[in-house]
Amino acid sequence: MTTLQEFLKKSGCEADLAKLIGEVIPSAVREIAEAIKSQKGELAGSQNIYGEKQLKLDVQSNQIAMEAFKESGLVNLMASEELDEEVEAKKSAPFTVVFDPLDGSSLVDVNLAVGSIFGIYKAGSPIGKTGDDQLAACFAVYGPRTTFVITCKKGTHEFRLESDDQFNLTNENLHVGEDSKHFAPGNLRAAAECEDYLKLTNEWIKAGLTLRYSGGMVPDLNHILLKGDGIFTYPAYSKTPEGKLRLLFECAPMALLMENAGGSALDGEGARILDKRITELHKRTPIFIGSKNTVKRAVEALRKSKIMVFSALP
Ligand code: FDP
Repeated sequence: MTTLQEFLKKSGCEADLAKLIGEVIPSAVREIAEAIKSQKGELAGSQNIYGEKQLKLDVQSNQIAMEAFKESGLVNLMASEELDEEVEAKKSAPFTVVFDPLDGSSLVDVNLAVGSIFGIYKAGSPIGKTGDDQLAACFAVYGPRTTFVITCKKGTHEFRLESDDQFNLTNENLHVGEDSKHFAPGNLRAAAECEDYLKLTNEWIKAGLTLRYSGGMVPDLNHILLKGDGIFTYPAYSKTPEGKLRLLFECAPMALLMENAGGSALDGEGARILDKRITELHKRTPIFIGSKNTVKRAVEALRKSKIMVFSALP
């Protein structure tokens, strides 16, 4: 068995980065996994910057991650989906970490899988940077098992949390093929106003693709990475004209993991998610991510529908 730390050492990952991905983030992940088991799905009585009601678990997961980063001495700035602004952890530290501490938290109550997403940049604000500037990205899936998927830009690899609290390598060099046998169509509400989205999903149904959609971006993308094919879509529509998912906290880290496994991630205009500049922390983007050919086809099918999508705007 290869542990996460042994793997990072063997793969030549720089020592501080290896400590962040191999020790600091995993310790936060272990604690969040425990909090999910014990915490009830109660509301915290607060809202995040997007106006979404926060659960106590959202707030707690965010605190767990922030504490781990502060204690590590390795993190300069922290930016989280649950915080309005960046927070400084240590002035002279080498990394900035951006994160969504508990993606899909509304699914905890019904016992579906949820996740945490992390993107790592050189110290300093991520504003003005692109997803390509990430040094590494990773996510945890809290499901029947707790797993951890990482990329340091040399392949994408999966680890599993074992009973001795170690993360052990379970899949090295995940590979996503060019065509899909599975589809995960997010925001199907958009199909009510965008005929082409309806046609596209029908095309997948007629082609015999299997639906695998959980309502959580992390488990849905994890499915694509582990099964080796598939597409996840979350287009814009009149109520969310820029899409729902966050470029910095969700889309860019997941795009880095997907591209390093051979897949691709584009926005509604066909631009690479990793090329998109982060102009504000909480910027959103439509996303089409997974098997290369299927992603390309989806963007081609919908690009010309932009006017239809936005025609419902007041
Ligand atoms: P959630 O709001 O439950 O945190 O990131 C947001 C996200 O979940 C994704 O995980 C998920 O794919 C998407 O939103 C689901 O959005 P809809 O509720 O609009 O379907």
